[in-house]
This record gives sequence, structure tokens and C-alpha cells, in this order.
Amino acid sequence: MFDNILAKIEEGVRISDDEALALFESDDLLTVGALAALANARNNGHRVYFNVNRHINYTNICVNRCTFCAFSRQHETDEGGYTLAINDILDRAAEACAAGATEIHMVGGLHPDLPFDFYLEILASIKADNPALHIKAFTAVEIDYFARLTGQTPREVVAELMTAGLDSMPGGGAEIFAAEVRQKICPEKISGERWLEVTEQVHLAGLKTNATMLFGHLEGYADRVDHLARLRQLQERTGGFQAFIPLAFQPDNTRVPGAKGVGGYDALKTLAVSRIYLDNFRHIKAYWVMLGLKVAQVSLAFGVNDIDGTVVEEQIGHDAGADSPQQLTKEQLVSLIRKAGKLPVERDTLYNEIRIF
Ligand code: V47
Ligand code: SF4
Repeated sequence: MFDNILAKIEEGVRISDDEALALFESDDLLTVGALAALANARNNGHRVYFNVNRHINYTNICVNRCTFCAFSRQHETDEGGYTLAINDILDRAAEACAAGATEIHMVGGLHPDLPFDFYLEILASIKADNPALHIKAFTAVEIDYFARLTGQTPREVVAELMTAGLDSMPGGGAEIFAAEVRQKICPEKISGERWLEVTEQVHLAGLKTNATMLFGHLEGYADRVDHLARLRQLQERTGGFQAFIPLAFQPDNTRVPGAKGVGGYDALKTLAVSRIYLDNFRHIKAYWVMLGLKVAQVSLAFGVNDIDGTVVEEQIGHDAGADSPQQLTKEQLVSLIRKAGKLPVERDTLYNEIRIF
């Protein structure tokens, strides 16, 4: 099996779903990793990307009650429930800008009462204050919610958000597309099919996005392959995805029955198989917040070429027990990449190179 896959990687031929499943089922992590490293080197050489960014989660009030989510609250009055005032958001964006950030990553819960104008106002005010800052915000789940809120199509919603200042979108909300598992971990969330449909509309509107997969909860390997297959198909049609980010499930304070979290072995294998299977995704990102710094660093030898950014303030993973730091400095990211024998490259959100270290 490995010989066939090696030949395919060398010839630039994509692997099948069955081959991806066999890679997931293999215990030979080092061989899977070596194949992924080869596939990555063909695209990206020794370069490993990072950016200087800041996350802002404007509210944790959410009408969905995903069982894997320790971040959300039902009501503003629940312990820990919050919605940031626009001035608060602007202060954070200004701080980020002063610290050299090129990107704001902004997502939140599906708030029952905030009007669509709130989101337009945040975008427009951040842009007015910091014209050079790239705003990567909202997921396909939020776009669908805004569409229902306003009676518009996702395409119309995205057009309005773009006029207000939206530059691209992150990859959240994908979770696991397979309906049976999705029903157990996020019964109220839009279906996998709808996530893909909305994302296709976003790409057609001209925005780049990322794609994620939440793994290590109730899904099996076949569900992961199904997820990757649907992403590869959509990417074939639109070319709108920049990076794929497998998100390692953090189990604390969640309501997923029997949840245990993800070991380093599974995390590395999942990143490696993603690299090999998703031949039409240029970037595979190790999100260090969920993986931990050590696994994220080792993943650079397993096909990963992006290690996300400085982040600064993270809630979603840390509310669920992530034991990574809250933020990293640029120097820490550079050192982590260098010590893995790779070339650190600061990028902007659209992967234009800002500085090679
Ligand atoms: O959609 C929620 C996930 C996502 C948990 O596009 C959890 O550059 C693990 O999408 N354990 C939001 N994961 C984060 C996200 C993201 C992060 C970094 C970069 C990018 C990008 C996107 O976090 C949610 C959900 O899938 N999540 N709860 C949890 N307990
Ligand atoms: Fe709401 Fe997102 Fe948490 Fe689900 S994952 S409960 S949609 S904030």
C-alpha cells in the first residue's frame, strides 16, 4: 500500500478514499508522516508560515448548544456569559495593530438578539480605525444565521459584509459533516451539506476561506475520510480554500459522552493523512492552541506548513481545557519553527510573504 501511495505522490496523482482510510488505520506513523512530508516538500519546500494576529470572540451567547462546546452560554445572565461592546472590540483591534498584527480573527456565538447591523458596524469601525488590518471573520454557520435573520441569501449577506470590511473567512463550524455523528455533537447546527453550500457561495462571492475538521470525539476514521472527500470536491470546484485545519477536540466542560481528547499519535496521523489526501489544498495548518506546542512543532515533520499565529486571547479551546499558552510572540513562533529545521516565514492572511527569518 505504501509503495502505491508513494508512487502517486511522486507522480502528482491523488490518493483514493480507500487509501486514505488505510493510512488512518495504519499504526506505522513514521511512514505515513514521511509520505506527508514528501507531499508537503513538493509544494512548500522548507517554508513554514505563521502570522501576527489577534482573536476576538465578540460574544459567547449562542442559540445552538453544541455538546462539544464549552465556550457558549445560553443567556447573557448565565455565569460567564458576555457580549463585547463595540468600543471594547475597537480597543482590542487597536492594541493588535499597535503590536504589529496584520489580521483580526473574529468569530462568536449565534446571538439571539443582536441585529445584523451590529456586525456591519464592527467591521466598518475596525476598518475605519485600522485600514491596513485584514479582517478574517465569521464562519459559514454565522453567514447562514445572518441570512435567516435578514431574509437574504448567503450571497447577499456576504456582499454586505464585504462592503463593510470583511476580507476573508476562517474555517470553523465544519465539525464533522457525516450526519449521524453531527446529530450527536451539534444537533442544532446547520447540516454538513449546508456548510458546504454556504461556503461555495462565499467562494463565488470572491472571498477566500479556510476549512476545519473537529476530530477525536465520536467520529470514526471513515467519517474523517468522508469529511476530507467533501472538502476536496468543493475545492476542486471553487479553489477558494487556503488552509485545512484539523482541530483536536478538547473534552473539559463539554457534554460529549465518554469524551477523552486526542493523543499526540492520532493528532500527527490526522495532520499527515490530511496533507496526503488533500492534494488541492496548499496549506495544512497546525493550530497550536488545540494541539499543544510540542505536538504542533513535531507536526512540521509530518506534512504541516503553517503554524497559525500569535492569537493573543483564545477562549474556545481554553474553556474546554486546552493547556497551551494564551498567546505566543513572533520570536517564539520563529524559534519553534527554526528548531524544527524549517524556514520561518511571516505571512499575511492571503499568504503573501511579509518577512523570511
Ligand atoms: O468551529 C469548539 C472548534 C472552532 C471545541 O480558519 C473546538 O484560520 C476543540 O475554527 N475542542 C473555532 N475545538 C476555531 C476555528 C479556527 C481556529 C484557528 C484558526 C482557524 C482558521 C479557525 O473551534 C469551532 C469548533 O470546531 N471547537 N469547541 C473543543 N471543545
Ligand atoms: Fe455556538 Fe459555535 Fe459553540 Fe456551537 S460551537 S454552541 S455554534 S459557539
